Amino acid sequence: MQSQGHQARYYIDTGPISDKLWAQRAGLGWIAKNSNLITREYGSWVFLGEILTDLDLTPDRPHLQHCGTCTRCLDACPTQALPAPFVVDANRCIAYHTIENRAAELPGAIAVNLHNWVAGCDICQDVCPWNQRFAQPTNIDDFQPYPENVAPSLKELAQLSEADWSQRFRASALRRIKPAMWQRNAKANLASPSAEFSNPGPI
Ligand code: B12
Ligand code: SF4
Ligand code: SF4
Repeated sequence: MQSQGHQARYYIDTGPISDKLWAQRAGLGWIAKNSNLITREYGSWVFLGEILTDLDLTPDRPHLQHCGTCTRCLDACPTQALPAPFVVDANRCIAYHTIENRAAELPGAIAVNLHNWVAGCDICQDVCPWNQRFAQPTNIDDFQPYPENVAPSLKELAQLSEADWSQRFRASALRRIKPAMWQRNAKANLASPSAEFSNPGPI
């Protein structure tokens, strides 16, 4: 992109840019022990993006870290994917396995610990006091989930067809999870002792 002699390029979880690091340096929030960036206004419920530009701008002050002595996220992770503050072991992370792992079966230690998660995992964010006490709901309509995807049925997802997948996840980051992966994730939940069938899979 070029405007009045200046160049710019933008990324939103799309390029080899460390989103959290630059957000912290730009004063938006801090990289927390659960490894996500926490803002004072929205907790960690934010998407990060950046514009790279050769414009001469005055930098903001980097944000300070406010986790203190809290370790709720480390204690709550069901698969011990946060072995130390700020460190995510992706091999143990439900988010990695449900979204990125394309194998036909999930590793056993993940499959038995899914706790209804079929697309990513927010446990280490749900327990965070900054999200529980201070985060505000968004007023941006585009960030609302499609109604048919709120509290979906695991049984339905376990049979998800290509056509249903295409319709339900149109213009959605969830398209990264292919129909066979939805089926695998839902079936693993249905077979898992950690599943809570009264409140089927959050996505
Ligand atoms: C790979 C990746 C994953 C992997 C690995 C996660 C990880 N934490 O490393 C997996 C698939 C597991 C994953 C999961 C999730 N992800 Co992800 N992921 C990414 C991605 C593409 C790259 C991150 C990465 O590993 N970069 C490489 C490493 C080397 O860089 P880094 O982690 O940023 O760390 C650097 C700095 O942050 C800094 N640093 C790291 N720790 C610390 C600590 C301190 C104190 C300091 C000062 C600096 C510092 O040093 C590092 C080296 O430069 C980013 C998008 C992006 N382009 O940045 C999204 C991103 C981090 N993911 C995001 C999200 C939302 C998630 C999930 C919540 C999704 C979900 N609901 O399931 C989970 C959360 C899991 C978790 N607890 O972190 C958001 C986070 C938003 C936020 N508020 O922070 C991002 C920023 C995407 C976006 N633009 O919105 N993700
Ligand atoms: S996203 Fe889930 S599995 Fe991954 S570190 Fe957080 S709580 Fe653990
Ligand atoms: S739960 Fe506690 S330690 Fe974890 S990110 Fe939130 S404030 Fe930090």
